[in-house]
Amino acid sequence: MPDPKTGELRGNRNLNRLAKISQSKQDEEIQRGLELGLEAADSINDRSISLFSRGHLPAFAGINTFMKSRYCENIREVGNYEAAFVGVPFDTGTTYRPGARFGPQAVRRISALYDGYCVDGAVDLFEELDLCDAGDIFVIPGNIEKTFDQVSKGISHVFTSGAFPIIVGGDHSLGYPNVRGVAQNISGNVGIIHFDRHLDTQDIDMDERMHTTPWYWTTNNHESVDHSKAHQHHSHMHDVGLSNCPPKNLVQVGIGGWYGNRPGSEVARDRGTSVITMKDFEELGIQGTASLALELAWKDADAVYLSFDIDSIDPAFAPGTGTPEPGGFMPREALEMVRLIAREGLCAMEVVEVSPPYDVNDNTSQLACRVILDVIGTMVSVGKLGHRDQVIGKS
Ligand SMILES: [Mn+2]
Repeated sequence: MPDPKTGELRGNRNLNRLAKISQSKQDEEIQRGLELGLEAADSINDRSISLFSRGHLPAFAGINTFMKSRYCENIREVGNYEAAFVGVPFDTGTTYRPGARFGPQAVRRISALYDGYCVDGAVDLFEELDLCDAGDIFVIPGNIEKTFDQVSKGISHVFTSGAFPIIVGGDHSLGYPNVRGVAQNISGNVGIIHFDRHLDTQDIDMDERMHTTPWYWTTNNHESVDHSKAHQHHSHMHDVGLSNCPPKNLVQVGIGGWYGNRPGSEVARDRGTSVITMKDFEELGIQGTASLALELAWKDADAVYLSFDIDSIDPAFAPGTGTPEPGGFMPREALEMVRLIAREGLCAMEVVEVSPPYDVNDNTSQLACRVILDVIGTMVSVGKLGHRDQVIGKS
């Protein structure tokens, strides 16, 4: 909207805001590139270009970490950063199309396109956020339960270091160990806002915990579990969930379609989770859906976790996923909702179910990248993440 007094457009206001942000990290990056990559050939007029590509440019060149951020190879040092991309390349929990194990690498590759400067968000991530790529957690492809233990320990390490975890899967079975790694370090209740076409609240699927089951275990609240069904000798299924993730704070957005929701429906009904279908969304609108989700997730909670299944976006836009279901969100709707949700702050986020072997033109991994950028960009712009106050001038 133009400013009612001056008539100035939002875009131009944002450009003025961005102009106040120092470019010192940009300059340091160029100096570093020249030092490590050597001086360019004599015919190159732009002397900020190095001989070997070592920084952000060109987007198609180089060794890709997420956003070409620093690789935090020594994971003990992850607390030196404000946010950390963590890959979890695991898809043993899929029940239809596999391939999400390649999700983190695909998101890293397409993320190199972005330079962190966003006019419509009025934010410069490169300058305003110390971001790293923490690499991938060592998952065990043949064993879901051992993988869950690795994941919770790894995510807990990142979270307690102080870095905001940006977790990229991997299939949605990871929702449980991801939240476990975070929630065990939070004293109050943790709300969960879950974008998906599927409920993912059933207890087991084909005799195991799969990508259809994360919220059953996360929001279990120590209620009794029928161990005769859950073959406790084989697995960790006696581990009956998290005490501070009550079902009343689980909000599921975008649910619908014709696949996979039968077993979870009963659990959602019994526990009283909040299910916002696509039809509800049509009636509530973008703003109404986001504010309802925030109200429910934050009720008596100390923190909120965002779980974004890329299949919540229509497969016309996001075909590279394990369980596509037509009739989902348009990208612009989903991105606006996650921005509205991120404004209130998050304790961590995950994007799951990106399956690059089924993708077209990297569209799905690019949307996953956009969900991440729009979330962390919003959090930086409202001061819930990063260090805007340190890089903004007085002019
Ligand atoms: Mn799903």
